[in-house]
Amino acid sequence: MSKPKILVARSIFPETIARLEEHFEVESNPNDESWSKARLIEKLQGRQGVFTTGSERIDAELLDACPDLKICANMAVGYNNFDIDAMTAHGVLGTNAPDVLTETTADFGFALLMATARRIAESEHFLRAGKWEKWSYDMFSGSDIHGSTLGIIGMGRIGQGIAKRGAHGFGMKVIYHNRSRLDAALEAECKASYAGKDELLKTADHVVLVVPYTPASHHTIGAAELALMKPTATLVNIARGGIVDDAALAAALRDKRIAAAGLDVFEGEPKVHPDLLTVPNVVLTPHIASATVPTRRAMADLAVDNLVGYLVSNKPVTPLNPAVLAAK
Ligand code: 8YV
Repeated sequence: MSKPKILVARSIFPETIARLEEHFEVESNPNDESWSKARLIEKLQGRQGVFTTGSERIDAELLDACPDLKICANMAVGYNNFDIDAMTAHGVLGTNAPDVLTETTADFGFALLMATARRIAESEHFLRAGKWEKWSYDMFSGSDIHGSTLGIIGMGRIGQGIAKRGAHGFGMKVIYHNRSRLDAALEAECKASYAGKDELLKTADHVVLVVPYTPASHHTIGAAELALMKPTATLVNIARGGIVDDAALAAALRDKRIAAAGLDVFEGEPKVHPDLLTVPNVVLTPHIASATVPTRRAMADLAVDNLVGYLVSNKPVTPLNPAVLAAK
């Protein structure tokens, strides 16, 4: 029997390709070329599966043009690049890569929070630029992490990981806002208490965003929300570009309406709003929250497990639209 055909849309570990080749006829993208949508559609002709990384948009137009496609396996926990309703309507399964990146991403969220609040990037740039001529008592004074109030918007697995780090490791008071309240046992484990969004924004010394991107979460933080925050507060976004209105944030940072921000994700990335590049009180990283070698390997492996699980043994590991399985 001939093997199913799949496409790997972005460059990935050679070991990942080798694993896929055990089961599939694989076309990959070793030079990590940027494919237009038309090119992606062309490449997907006659293919049953695609390995995506979060940057390939899978929508009705693409699905209409790729009648053989059965599964899109995202190497990311977020899947806002998938139009899940259109995929379900086309009988195409979507899978994501949850859990394997939770702790790594929570570590990074905390690292970015600390770098932001303690002005690590800004002070390093100052030193490298040869501007450090003498020490002074008020150089790069930041705000404390320990004992402060941490507000987390989006209390899924990663949000909970950040809460635990803050509460147990740094003695922070943790408040959170989420679509639904956690059960009492989980709140106790995270030492976190529920707060309304406005209350959280007014009270927190540090606000960390970990909500999935949906039309409803677009600009969760805009000018009005920034105006509620303390002038000493920091804001960290490791969720998705579009959760924050980047132009409004740049203006708030410039006018010192909040103290600082740490951003790993941007509206329209890899482009970054030019005003963010000119304000000093922001730490900018290129969407690397899950970037450790073991975690990236685990994410790639889970995407492979989903492709093999579905196309070979009909048992995907982390299906997003199981209605497709039921309809088979
Ligand atoms: C990915 C992420 O690295 O998992 C996610 O949702 O944002 C990151 O971990 C990125 O999406 C590329 O796959």
